[in-house]
Amino acid sequence: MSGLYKCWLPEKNDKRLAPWKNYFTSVYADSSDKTTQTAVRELCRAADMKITSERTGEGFALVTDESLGAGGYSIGITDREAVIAGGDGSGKLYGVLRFLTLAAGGMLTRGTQLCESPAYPLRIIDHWDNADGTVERGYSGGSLFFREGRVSDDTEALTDYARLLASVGINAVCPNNVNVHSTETLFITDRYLGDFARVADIFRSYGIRLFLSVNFAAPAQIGGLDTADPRDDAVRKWWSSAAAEIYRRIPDFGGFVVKADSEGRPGPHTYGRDHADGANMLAEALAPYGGAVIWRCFVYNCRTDWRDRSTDRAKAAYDNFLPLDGRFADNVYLQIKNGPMDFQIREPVSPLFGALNKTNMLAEFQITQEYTGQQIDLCYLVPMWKECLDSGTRRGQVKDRILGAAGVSNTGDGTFLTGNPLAGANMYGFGRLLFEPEQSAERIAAEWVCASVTSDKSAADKIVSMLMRSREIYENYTSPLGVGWMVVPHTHYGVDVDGYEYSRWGTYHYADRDGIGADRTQATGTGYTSQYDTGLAGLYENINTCPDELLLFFHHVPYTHILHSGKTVIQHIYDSHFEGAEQAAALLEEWKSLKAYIQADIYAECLRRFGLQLTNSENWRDVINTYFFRKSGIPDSHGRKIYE
Ligand code: GCV
Repeated sequence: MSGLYKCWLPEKNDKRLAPWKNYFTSVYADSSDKTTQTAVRELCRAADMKITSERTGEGFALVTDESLGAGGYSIGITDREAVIAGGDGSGKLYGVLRFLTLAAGGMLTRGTQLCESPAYPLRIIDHWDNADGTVERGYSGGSLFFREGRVSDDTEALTDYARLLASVGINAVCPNNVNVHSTETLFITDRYLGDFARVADIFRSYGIRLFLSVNFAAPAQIGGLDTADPRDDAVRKWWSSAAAEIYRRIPDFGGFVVKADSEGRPGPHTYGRDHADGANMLAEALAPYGGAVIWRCFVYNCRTDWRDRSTDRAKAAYDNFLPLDGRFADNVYLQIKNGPMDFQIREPVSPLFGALNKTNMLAEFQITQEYTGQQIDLCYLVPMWKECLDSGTRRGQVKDRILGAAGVSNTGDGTFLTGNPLAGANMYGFGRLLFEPEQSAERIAAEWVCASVTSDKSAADKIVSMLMRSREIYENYTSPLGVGWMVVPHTHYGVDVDGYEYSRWGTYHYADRDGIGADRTQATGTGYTSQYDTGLAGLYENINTCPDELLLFFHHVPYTHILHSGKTVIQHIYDSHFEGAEQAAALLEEWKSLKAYIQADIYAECLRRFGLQLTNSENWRDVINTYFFRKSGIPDSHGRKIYE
């Protein structure tokens, strides 16, 4: 990892810590567990100081207060002493790293009294990293964990990364891709477990447990069995002994992440079994050691015939998993993408969050910007994730129904940890949201900007404003009104309106000369709306109440349909695309105006990316506008340039 880019944490003797120099004299800790030791070390990493065995009433005091709960902490600063109390060692570590972040961002004062605790027990970062060092949907360089088939031995980089994750309260990490290929299938064998034990040691000292993605067919592919049937005794035994060996090496191993029967990955369906059979078999193997199975709900038919209008990919997760509600073992968590399709810029909330009632649930958010600009285009995603967490179901809001969340990592070994330095806001925001789901996206952005980008107040305000507008800007110049996709197939960057229209992936916009959109109503469409409980079902079913931004996700309408905004759909398409490209141009100019306040390398890298974003937005604008002008024959009411 680049020494240049410390993200939001201060460097040794960082001048931003100067106001706190009277505290950076000594540190006392009332316990010596591993994470408390790390907390002490992290303070000493910020500035050399004495470690005392008695509390002196000065400097830093790291104390235990069990009432704060696991991972909880309080920060209390008096004239001479900064007291960081933790519900446990992780709490103390989080408290210290929070102190350092806020101090670096100039957001602490002497009277500060802060008390925070994680809202969820499971806060995991999923990497889609492959053994060869590539990262599926990665836009920040190569893997931090793997290179040329081997596990990284760069202890310093891994430690820096663990530190960064811990600083936003992440307590679990899965380093390998959910698409588990042949080399990675061997990760749970002797050949690799020694390496992973080493990685687990590093992350353990930051309170982070290691998970691994596993191949459901491993017993057949590497175990010498002729089946991976979850009801087969030999298969069960195989997984039990694999688990025993893993835990012998990594006693606090978190468990398995599984993508099964999805996009060509093997799973229980091959053997006529269902997802509960599959997940429970793995859960049984891990249960004696306290391990968990994180089973992904991203299951759909990826061999759809576009001619078949009865199949709706949006319905798949619910159809596959709701019938199994109540059958999953206690140590199984179903991991559900925020929306029913696949991380588009605008989707409704997945109806599974409201429907499952007897199953542990995790939300899955994509921090890496596969469909949202690939860390070239600016797109701050916290507002989108908050929308999901705040969604109501008849059983309460999503944020109160889940036990945690998984974030698909946007990090890599490039010069800037997140490719685009400004994409650091998404990684920071993901972690913070799991501590404070009520916190505003703006406040989270402001914390991140002040700690990571600039200490100039008005420059910081401008960057926060850019971040806060960025999702809408991206949405403006890409696919309209919730219809999604229209991206270049496979790479998913840039516009190709019909790129997926006649493909097998089930992602269609159905534009013709009269109108556009997928009819997912019960009355005339696929019936997807019925997967929501009463409130949202009615809201989305009725064209008059369906929010504009999701209209084409739920309805097929004529181009002349009038939106709540008062515009026709076609005029909205033109207006939003002209506006989106103008907004992208404005972002570039705003960034230029900030040059004096930003570290040179970060400034230059973002400048380059804002330039690329502008080109991308203009391309989207022209292709989309021309496409719909040609389809509809309706001119822009403002007479702007649309190519014929
Ligand atoms: C890891 C999308 C992505 C795939 C990804 C998949 C998933 O389809 O394009 O790269 O695979 O989601 O979430 O499993």
